[in-house]
Amino acid sequence: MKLKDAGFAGASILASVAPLLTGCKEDKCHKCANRKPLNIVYIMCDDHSYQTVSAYDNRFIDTPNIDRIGAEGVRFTNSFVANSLSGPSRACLLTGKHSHKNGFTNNEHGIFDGSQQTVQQLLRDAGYTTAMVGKWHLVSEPTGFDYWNIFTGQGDYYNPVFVDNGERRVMPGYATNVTTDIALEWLENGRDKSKPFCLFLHHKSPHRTWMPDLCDLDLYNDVVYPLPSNFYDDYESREAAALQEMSIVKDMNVIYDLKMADPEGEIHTPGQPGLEGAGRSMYLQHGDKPRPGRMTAEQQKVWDAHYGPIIEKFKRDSLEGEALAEWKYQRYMHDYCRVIHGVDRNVGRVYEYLEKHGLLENTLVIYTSDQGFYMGEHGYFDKRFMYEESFRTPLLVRMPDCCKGALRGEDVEGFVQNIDHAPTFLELAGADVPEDIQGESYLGLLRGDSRGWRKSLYYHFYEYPAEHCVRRHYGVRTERYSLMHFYNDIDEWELFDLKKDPAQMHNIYGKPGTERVTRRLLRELERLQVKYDDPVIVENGR
Ligand code: SGN
Ligand code: CA
Repeated sequence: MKLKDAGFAGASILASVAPLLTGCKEDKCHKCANRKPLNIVYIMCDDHSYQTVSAYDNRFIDTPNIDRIGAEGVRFTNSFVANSLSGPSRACLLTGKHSHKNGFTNNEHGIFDGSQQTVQQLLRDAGYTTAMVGKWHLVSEPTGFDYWNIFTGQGDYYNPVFVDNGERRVMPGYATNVTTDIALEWLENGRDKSKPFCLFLHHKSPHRTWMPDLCDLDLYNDVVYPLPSNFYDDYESREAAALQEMSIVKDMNVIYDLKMADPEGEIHTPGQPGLEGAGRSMYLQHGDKPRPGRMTAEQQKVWDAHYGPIIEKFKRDSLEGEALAEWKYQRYMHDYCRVIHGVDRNVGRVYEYLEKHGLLENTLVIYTSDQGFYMGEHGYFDKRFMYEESFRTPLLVRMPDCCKGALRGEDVEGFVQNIDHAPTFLELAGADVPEDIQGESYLGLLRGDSRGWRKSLYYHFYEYPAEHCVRRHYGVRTERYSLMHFYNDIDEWELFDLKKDPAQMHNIYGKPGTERVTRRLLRELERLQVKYDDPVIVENGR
């Protein structure tokens, strides 16, 4: 899809291949035309699907502030992650390396080794001041930052605990607002203004359980979200797709996920006794009155005024079967989109700050997510799979205004992955990119130069056995095909022709007529496993 089809207004279309900087004699973009060093603001959400960024897809929600970054910069139409899970994705971002190299393969057992080479430390060595604000999720204490102020674990939506350079503190308010406040405070008063800066601003939103800001609770009340065509996927020919536990119908809990904790305790979730317990305990942390954990009494009052009537109606309606499934989908989407609205508003606050202080002139601004997410496609919520919805991420990048030759209001189609940010930042800073970094700088793509750019991507997911039961798998994605191998307590290959089957419903692995393409893809997979030095080797002839 071109920008104009996605509703990008007023995009200026410049020559596709142009020097990045006016007056800059070298290819490295580390100083703007008026010699001010270039800053980096990297905004990353947690579980924000590209389907709910209106620059990509306007079926669900408008995100004008997020979209503006792409409208004044570029929209990557092929942005992917290396391992679709929070901790691993963050480790890929900070190291520029795949999971097997940075050592953080999964959330359950991972502890990030902060003594290894990281982009923040390399930027610091190059004269930058660096900050990390918001969701960290790498277990060990952050290293290489001049300032860090992070959530504990996943963080909480209301009155979250932050660890401010080692000191724990409850921050009153709503997570997305508080995270932005902390980041803006650092920009205004915390940083060393004699140095260029790199700010990682990582929201916890819109992670499960999708709790909106109080002021957004009544948004979209009348919206009916379109059910994905494959919501009732039967997973025929896809064993791993069937074995997961992230189905809206069977695994999404009405109490825990959809906030239907009634004061009388009459709502039950048949067939999910364990989850029901977890859900109720979350709501019952403060005595016998159901309340979502950390809220103050005033916050709770507003919350209850919204959910109370929905709970009452839900009890009266006694939904079953497809009616219950579709009610769950609507509730999920309402809350998810309300959380995104809060993110979009806060992205606007950051943009306005940068604009007001003249920083758009010399600051690279990025909006992305730690991975994609399912909006009911295949009947799912959550991520993990190499299927498109969770393998892809939104990625909008706005080059500093001083970079006159940079693309503005255009699409970039090159395949990028989250291991590419680190080398991009280093090149932008004029620093050397160490040879062991596996990602590639995409600065060239930002000026329309895609010569020699990669044509395939490697993926590897490890977190199993674990929550949601998505089997371990690795795979290769080319422009047209996606090939994946699920392993561990399963041995299943899946191959999709994305041109004929973009929703990935028909596994054609082993089907007559696919022999040649399969051989080609297996060779490519093996090439990437050797290139990235992943010890998992493709068995011959599979
Ligand atoms: C939590 C969620 C899961 C989610 C993981 C990983 N459950 O465990 O649904 O897949 O995080 O998410 S919850 O009941 O605790 O919300 S990640 O984005 O941090 O990797
Ligand atoms: Ca995530």
